Amino acid sequence: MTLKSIPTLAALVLAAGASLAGGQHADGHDDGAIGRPGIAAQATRTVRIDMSDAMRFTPSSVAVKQGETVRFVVKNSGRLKHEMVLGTEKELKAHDELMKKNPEMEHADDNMVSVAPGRTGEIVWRFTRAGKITFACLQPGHYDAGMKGTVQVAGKDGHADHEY
Ligand SMILES: [Cu+2]
Repeated sequence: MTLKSIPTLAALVLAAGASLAGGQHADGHDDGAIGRPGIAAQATRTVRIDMSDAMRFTPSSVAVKQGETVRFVVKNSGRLKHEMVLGTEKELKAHDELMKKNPEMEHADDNMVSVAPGRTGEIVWRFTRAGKITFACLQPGHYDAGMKGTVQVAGKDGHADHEY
């Protein structure tokens, strides 16, 4: 490799990173930034999360390792419908606005689960990139009331190196 080609390569790497983080699919999720749907049989861990009418997730902070497939068992112990949606903070905010405009909109995707009162749902997710990922309930008003949490994905070298 000549010296001259090095900046070009750096630019390419940056461009690839930017398109992964910012690229949107037709469904509005840039899933490359937060990982991808996992296969239940490959889950290395089960994390139980409770959702309540106090507009809280318990726990609201989860630590995982890059490459790990996690099975989230999400219980709705409230009397209202709640949901857990994984995403970047930016896309969750955009999605939240969409839900406010269309409160009756039914949405379903691999990165989320809607759970009726008293029920339990599941998300199986593979965390492929280190960094901070957000999860939130996008039932109208719940996100604004603070119904959100974070998944800290530790890089292979032992610490998170990106913020989304
Ligand atoms: Cu909720």
